[in-house]
Amino acid sequence: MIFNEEFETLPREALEALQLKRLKQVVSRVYHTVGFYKKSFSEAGVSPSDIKSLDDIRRLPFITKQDLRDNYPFGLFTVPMSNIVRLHASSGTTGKPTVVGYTKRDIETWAELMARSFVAAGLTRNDIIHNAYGYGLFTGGLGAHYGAEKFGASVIPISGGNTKRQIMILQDFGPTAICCTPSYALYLAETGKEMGVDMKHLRLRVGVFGAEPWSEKMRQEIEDKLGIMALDIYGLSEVMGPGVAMECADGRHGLHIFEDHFIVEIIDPKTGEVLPYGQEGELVFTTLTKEAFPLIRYRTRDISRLMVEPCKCGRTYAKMAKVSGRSDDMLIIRGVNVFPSQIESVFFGIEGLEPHYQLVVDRQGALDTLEVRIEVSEDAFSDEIRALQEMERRIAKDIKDYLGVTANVKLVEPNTLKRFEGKAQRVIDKRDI
Ligand code: DLL
Repeated sequence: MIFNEEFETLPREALEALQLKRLKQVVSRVYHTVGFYKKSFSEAGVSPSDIKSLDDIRRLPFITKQDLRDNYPFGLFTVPMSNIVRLHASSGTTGKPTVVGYTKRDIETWAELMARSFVAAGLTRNDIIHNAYGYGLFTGGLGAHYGAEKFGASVIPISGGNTKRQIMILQDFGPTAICCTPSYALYLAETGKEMGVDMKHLRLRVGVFGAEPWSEKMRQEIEDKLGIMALDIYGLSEVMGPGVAMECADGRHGLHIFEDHFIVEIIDPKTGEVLPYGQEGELVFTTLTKEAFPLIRYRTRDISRLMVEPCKCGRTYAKMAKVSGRSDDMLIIRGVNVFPSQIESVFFGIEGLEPHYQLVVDRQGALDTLEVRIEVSEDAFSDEIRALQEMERRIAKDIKDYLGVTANVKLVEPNTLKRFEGKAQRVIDKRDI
């Protein structure tokens, strides 16, 4: 099903013509209203009149998270505060958050893109959506909320936390869809099980999960434990919030990027060079329709790959592969680049292991060390020590074979690692570098 047939299935040529028209408008808008852009375009020797084709976007400079920080909190807005109806901010583990603003029309655009995303997941106005993304400065809660209302579904604004109560609501209100981070979906499944609830036989049939990287194995695990179809949604506050790209229920292979509202590029994170379709690199987004806070060539740090193969669903957009990690989350262990999601995919789904883990990186002398702590199930925990040691050795060997890094694998007791209601933080880096 398609929410906005006209735009979601535009022939590529018409789509690109629309993108060019919108690109010219937004470039002119930021140049004339935001000092930062006037300066950075001038330094790059480019002005709005130089944008004659879509390829000319490459002449424009990138904007980075640091530029956003330097203009904290509202320095990059193109409209006066009286035209802003909403502010959000991205979490960020250090320092000040990144603040984003929306005009009334921006909120409408965002709701439309979230509605498109839910409809791509096969939802209709007959669905009840349990929205366990956090409400607040985080864009997940309100973003999903407005999208659900836009196409007429019933939304339960449960937000994150109070997990036992969530299980009760899941049983009593009978939602047919759920959205939250994938790690919280697993935590819900686990809590339900502990409470003796048969989570597979709730009315839930679809999950729309995002806000953090998750592997295919994690998808399987969620699908098995909750008895649902689990789909991936991508977005970031700076670019809009959730609903920048969405996997459709027909394809389940890559996320459609709503290209009538965004131009996407993949670049080599080291050189900034634009890479061809199919190659892995850093996602760069330009917003085409945002009013309050447009971004031109924003470097996301998210690593993915673009695909153009036609999809069964009929959407003509390019797709992005599941995000494999962030370039700044990438661990470099003894010179080997690894993403937490790659380590996860080695052990997820192994019988006797729970989907809760932690990676501890440290340094002994000049050498990096990686400890992988994984919880075992109650059943496996009662096994002989020898069997557990054997399992640890096997996982360490798989990590070595698959990723080329030496890991010290430690199976830990059930329920000892931290659980997350929002985005999971699984890496503890103790190296002082
Ligand atoms: O996480 C927006 C969002 C909310 C997306 C709900 C999906 C669902 P931020 O807090 O600004 O915004 O964080 C954005 O989260 O740059 C990625 O690194 C990561 N991320 C978001 N979605 C995915 C995904 C929201 N599907 C950052 N897969 C992004 C992998 C994701 N990483």
